[in-house]
Amino acid sequence: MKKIMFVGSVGVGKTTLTQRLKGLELNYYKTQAIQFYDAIIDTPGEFLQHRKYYNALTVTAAEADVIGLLVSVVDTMQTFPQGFSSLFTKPVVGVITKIDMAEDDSKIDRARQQLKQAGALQIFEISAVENKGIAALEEYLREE
Ligand SMILES: Nc1nc2c(ncn2[C@@H]2O[C@H](COP(=O)(O)OP(=O)(O)OP(=O)(O)O)[C@@H](O)[C@H]2O)c(=O)[nH]1
Ligand SMILES: [Mg+2]
Repeated sequence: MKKIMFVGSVGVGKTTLTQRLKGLELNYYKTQAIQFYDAIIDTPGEFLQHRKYYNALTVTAAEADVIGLLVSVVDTMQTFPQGFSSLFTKPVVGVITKIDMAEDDSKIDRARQQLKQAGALQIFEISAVENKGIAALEEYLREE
């Protein structure tokens, strides 16, 4: 199992996805600090939104096998700087969240473009709430 570290803006769905992957009940709580689990590291959105925390992200990334960058279909603002993946020495994948909220494919395409510009190679489309696309991500994390 690969250990993945989730990075993305406040409310993008990192904790909800973590709960879904761990088979827990979906319960909202605000992430206040980096949370370490067996195969997942869940970070607070503030760590992306304030550059002073980048160092904490890169240091913590040393404990992960892969970095997962999250963008939701309802995000209209750019959340990742171009080439954000170069902060990390680990492979970087993208996760498009909340696809249940996409009125049309253009919203998914917009998120995909942003993740590509951030440097994500492989991109997954998921809805943690509706349990869509989770199996494909799990499969990727299970691959050696
Ligand atoms: N419709 C829908 N809502 C979702 C989905 N995933 C998360 N949400 C909602 O989005 C809100 C924020 O989700 P979180 O998982 O707490 O977001 P986060 O990225 O952990 O946020 P921070 O901890 O603040 O950085 C919650 O109200 C979730 O229920 C999804 O797949 N679909
Ligand atoms: Mg959270």
